[in-house]
Amino acid sequence: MLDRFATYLDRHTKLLLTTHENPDGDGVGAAIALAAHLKSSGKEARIVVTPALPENLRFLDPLGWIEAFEPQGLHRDLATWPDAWLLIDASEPHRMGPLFPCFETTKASRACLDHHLKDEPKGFDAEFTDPTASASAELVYDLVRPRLGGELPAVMAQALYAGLVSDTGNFRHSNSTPKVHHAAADLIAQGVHPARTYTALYQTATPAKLRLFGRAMGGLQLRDEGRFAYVSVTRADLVACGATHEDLDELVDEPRKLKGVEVAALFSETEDGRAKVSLRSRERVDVNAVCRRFGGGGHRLASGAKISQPLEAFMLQVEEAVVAQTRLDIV
Ligand SMILES: [Mn+2]
Repeated sequence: MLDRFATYLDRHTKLLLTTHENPDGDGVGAAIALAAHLKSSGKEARIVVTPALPENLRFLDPLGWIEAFEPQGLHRDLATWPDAWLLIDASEPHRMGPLFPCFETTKASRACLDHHLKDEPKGFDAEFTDPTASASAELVYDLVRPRLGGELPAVMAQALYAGLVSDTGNFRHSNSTPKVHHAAADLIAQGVHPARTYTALYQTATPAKLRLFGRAMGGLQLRDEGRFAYVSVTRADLVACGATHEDLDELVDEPRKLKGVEVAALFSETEDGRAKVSLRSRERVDVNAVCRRFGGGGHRLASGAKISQPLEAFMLQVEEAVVAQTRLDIV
């Protein structure tokens, strides 16, 4: 698959790299590392994200490569710039959010590089997906490492390491394979600083965020004899704490800490008033199957869905689906 991807890259000279809406450490890390590789191969590479890069990922972009999408300004003619448009860390064009209409009109070749589970990527001229990879950064690592031999550029090594850390939950999740650890060891040997990376990525809470966590945990709910635990956050909760939607990151990890929990959920209201769930499974329950019933998806152990429904009604439906899936996968 990666040889095919390398051949595809060779055939193009102006590559636009994008990732899913609300860029994360893996999408951004993979994009920066790939851009570094492409630039050093004499190609033009740009990275455009939407919305702007979150504060805690800015350290990955010391050279200021990343552009925040401005459809009315700088990027009015973005669709005509590239000869290849690459979606990284997603294989569903809609996940690009506000970039999608631009993607639809481009005459460039369209490709995706991804590690998410999906039936069949649609809307691409070329697909490079491997659901056995722990992160998109792992795919980029596998692509560039044999081609670079000795030393990796510092920007590339840091970006790849941050991608691996992000998608393995600091090497805690079940996708923390021996291969990922070997890659991480190699990147550390190249000079990446694990403690500084962790601090930059995660030790960034504000008082508003911690108050929101406290408020949410005060409403912790347990169902199915403690196998399903969830918390919920309304827009009113955010306002009351002075918090933002970004502050919801990692909140779903809290109910998962409970002993005996198989599935943890975070329910929240999106900015446009839809109901959203993030589901995390300990190991056995397929929460991707649950989220697909609501038009969402992701990985077997980490998935999400959004729906135009009042939060309370959605919570009841998801609870029922989680309990049913638990019966299927356990017992
Ligand atoms: Mn990823």
